[in-house]
Amino acid sequence: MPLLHPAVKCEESIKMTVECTAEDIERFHRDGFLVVRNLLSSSEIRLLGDVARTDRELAESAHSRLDASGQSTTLAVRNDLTDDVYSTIARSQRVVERMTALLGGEVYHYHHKLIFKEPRVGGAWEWHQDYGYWYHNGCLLPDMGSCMIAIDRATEENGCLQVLRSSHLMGRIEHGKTGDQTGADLERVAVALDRFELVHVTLDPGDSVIFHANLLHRSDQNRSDQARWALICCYNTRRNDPYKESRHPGYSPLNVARDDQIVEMGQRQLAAMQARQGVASGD
Ligand SMILES: O=C(O)CCC(=O)C(=O)O
Repeated sequence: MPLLHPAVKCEESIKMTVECTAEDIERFHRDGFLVVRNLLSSSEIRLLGDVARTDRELAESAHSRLDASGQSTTLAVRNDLTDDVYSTIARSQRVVERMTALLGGEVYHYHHKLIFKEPRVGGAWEWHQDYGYWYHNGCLLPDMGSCMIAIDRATEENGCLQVLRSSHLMGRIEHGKTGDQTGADLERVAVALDRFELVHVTLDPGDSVIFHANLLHRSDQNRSDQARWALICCYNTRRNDPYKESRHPGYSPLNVARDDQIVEMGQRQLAAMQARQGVASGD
């Protein structure tokens, strides 16, 4: 039975086939996260990496925040869905379906972002819950979540995501400033570290981790020679439409993309960028 809300609009009446099993849903509710291997195929993820690394606009729109020790974490955030491969993935059937099943109802695109953790210089992310911030955006419920897709291999050495299994069950905890970042109350984090299992979420390119907005997570600085780029697509549920305006949007129905549109869009975007950049450099 399709778990998508009937109001989810699909291009060319896509047939929704729920790929989340009851066990996946149970695990997500128990652990606060779910690892989905090969969410993107090797050709899709290679294309995403090629597009992102060719995309000068993306690089120019990236901004940095300092971690507690003064190293910078760099990211580019997008509130809007446009005609590009990042947006196509964010509204793809395979991601939207899973988010809908895991969050238990219709979801909409809240924003997406690319994280650029560069070799040797990529900074840490301090312990936080995403709902630690999103709470302030007029979202009454923590019925929100993110799907992080590894563009590069994510290892302990290059600062993969770390999570505290089941810590979302604590509910939202206080957050305050740590460096340029807003981090979770360290007194509670210290106890949580004792009581919940610390998991290093190592991923191969194309693998993903879907996590609940109240899951405590962080990542280390990148001390390796390998970059760790990732795309993170964030969703809110329709039932949790924010009661006020904020930096991220309120509900609008998702126009779900067929999975094969990822490659189609990626190839088109890459070719257009290469043509523009060839012209600009006089090649
Ligand atoms: O990419 C990372 O290491 C962490 C990103 C993160 O925690 C976030 O975007 O909320």
